[in-house]
Amino acid sequence: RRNLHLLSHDQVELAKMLLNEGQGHLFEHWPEPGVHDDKKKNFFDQVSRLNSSYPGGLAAYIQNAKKLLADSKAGQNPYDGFTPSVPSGEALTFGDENFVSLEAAGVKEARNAAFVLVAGGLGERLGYKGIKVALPRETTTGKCFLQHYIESILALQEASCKMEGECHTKIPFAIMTSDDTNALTIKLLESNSYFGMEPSQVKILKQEKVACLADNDARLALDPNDKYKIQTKPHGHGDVHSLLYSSGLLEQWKNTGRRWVLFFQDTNGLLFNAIPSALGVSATKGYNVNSLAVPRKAKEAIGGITKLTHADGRTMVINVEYNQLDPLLRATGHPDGDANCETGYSPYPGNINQLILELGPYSEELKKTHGAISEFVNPKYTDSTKTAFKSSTRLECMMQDYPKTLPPTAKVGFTVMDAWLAYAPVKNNPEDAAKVPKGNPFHSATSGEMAIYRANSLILRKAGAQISDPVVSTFNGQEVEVWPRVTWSPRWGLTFKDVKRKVHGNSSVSQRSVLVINGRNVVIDGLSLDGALIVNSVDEAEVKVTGHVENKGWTIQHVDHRDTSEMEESRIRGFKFEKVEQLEVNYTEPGKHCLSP
Ligand code: UGB
Repeated sequence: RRNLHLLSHDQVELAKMLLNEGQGHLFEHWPEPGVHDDKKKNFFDQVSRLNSSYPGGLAAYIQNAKKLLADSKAGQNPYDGFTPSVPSGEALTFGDENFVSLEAAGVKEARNAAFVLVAGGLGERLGYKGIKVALPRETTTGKCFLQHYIESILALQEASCKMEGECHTKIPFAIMTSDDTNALTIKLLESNSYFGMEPSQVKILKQEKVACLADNDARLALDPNDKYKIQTKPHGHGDVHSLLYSSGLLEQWKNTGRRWVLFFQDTNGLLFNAIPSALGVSATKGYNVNSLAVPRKAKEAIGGITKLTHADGRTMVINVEYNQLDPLLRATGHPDGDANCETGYSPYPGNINQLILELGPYSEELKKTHGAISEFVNPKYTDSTKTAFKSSTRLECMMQDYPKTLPPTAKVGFTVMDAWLAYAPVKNNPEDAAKVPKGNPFHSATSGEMAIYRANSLILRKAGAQISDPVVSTFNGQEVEVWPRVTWSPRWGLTFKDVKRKVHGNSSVSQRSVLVINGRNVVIDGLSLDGALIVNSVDEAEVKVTGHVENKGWTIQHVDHRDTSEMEESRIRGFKFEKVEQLEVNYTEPGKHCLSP
């Protein structure tokens, strides 16, 4: 009370709110006015920020926390009353007629889309020093994830506009960062001229952390190193909805004729193989919500898409997070819990957190909820009395929980595709990846890169080219298939139809080969490759690649992840390339060219 004169009117209201919500302990140690006044002001600046960045403000946060902590103490399961069953969704087969026509429908719609990348996570499981979007997607070209994402969006923009006979649409791209990733993400964009995207197309939304909770009464925790600061921790990727709402971006997108919002995560190098067809599904089925899924191995650290039926008749199709699926199944008459069925996979499709939301209904819903997402709390108690925590906790939320508040009339669906085509995240460090049960995906930098080569090789095979079988090799304790290192720029092979048009069946690539295609109009016709070939061309050039190319190529060197003399990017994948010999050709002039060695 004696310190009130230091505060603005709004801050006095915040102080009253905190006292009403049982947070008097925050001020107990405050000395008389004149002592630490700056720190007291800083404290209220932080309280103001915490208040304005949470839908409903800090009072709502504290009240929600009290309820969730009481439920957790009482051992209440959020799925009480619900019975899980296997949902049915759209299952796509790469390359068949349906897939090709959905891709065409998706590309057509892309000019009405906006993309949102959630990239606020620190990647603790990976333990990489930098931001994850700056990691190379593959080390043949060394292009980072963010560059690949931006080039893919630009390729979609170009193809979509061309299809519709217009040239002015710029697809918006929002990136959610956090204090952990914001500065480095902006630096990466600025130092690379936004990878060819117009800077005005990109919007950065920074998520704030939320207050930590010290006990079951939701008393806010003070920072152990600064008694004038509330301790904070990340709130989770679910923040993306409230940020899109509060920034006004959703409304702006709606007013400029956008129809779809596509959310995706930081390190899935295969994702854009799945975007055109999945958007095609949303458009043709009229889904308000469409989640992408892949067959899931039991215990794999990806959520399971599940149909939940409540005793009172309510049903919903929703992600059940990987740590909750097993207990839910065991509690509802499945004694084996999260187990594979006769197909060798869990019957519950794996959520890859790629969501396509129809903007109209989404923005209407957010007008009601302001983007607040169903939350959870995960305190680590000191003992079974559940009266004290080992360390402070906080509320968390996930972006895929958005459909939980939707009415039963909402059209919520999902689309399943092969994992080899659509999903290869980089999340686990080498030690943890090597411990993954045999047969389950590693989700590491090693598997993430090898998956790119496998997918591209399989796509070329499907297009008719002869691609040699892979060899099996072990890097950082992980046994992986090594396919020819084939990679291309998104504007070369955006859809399967594009690839098919540019690859003729009389071409072949040997296992030890490297093939980089970097140019829009490069046609592979009668090429037989045994070595390394890199083709660069300007968009206006038409290049035919034919004949036999043979050279010593690139070799793969093993790298021990503990070897600190190596680059971190090589250590986390367990290998690097030695470029012994290669043929690199550059076509810088428009017109027709032929590479025929
Ligand atoms: N992220 C943020 O932007 N902010 C945050 O506060 C936290 C994360 P993780 P997770 O598809 O592979 C999810 O940590 O949460 C970003 C799904 O919940 O990589 O363990 C972060 O930068 C799970 O159902 O994943 O698991 C990253 O881009 C499953 O689908 C993204 O959020 C799994 O992903 C995901 O964060 C998957």
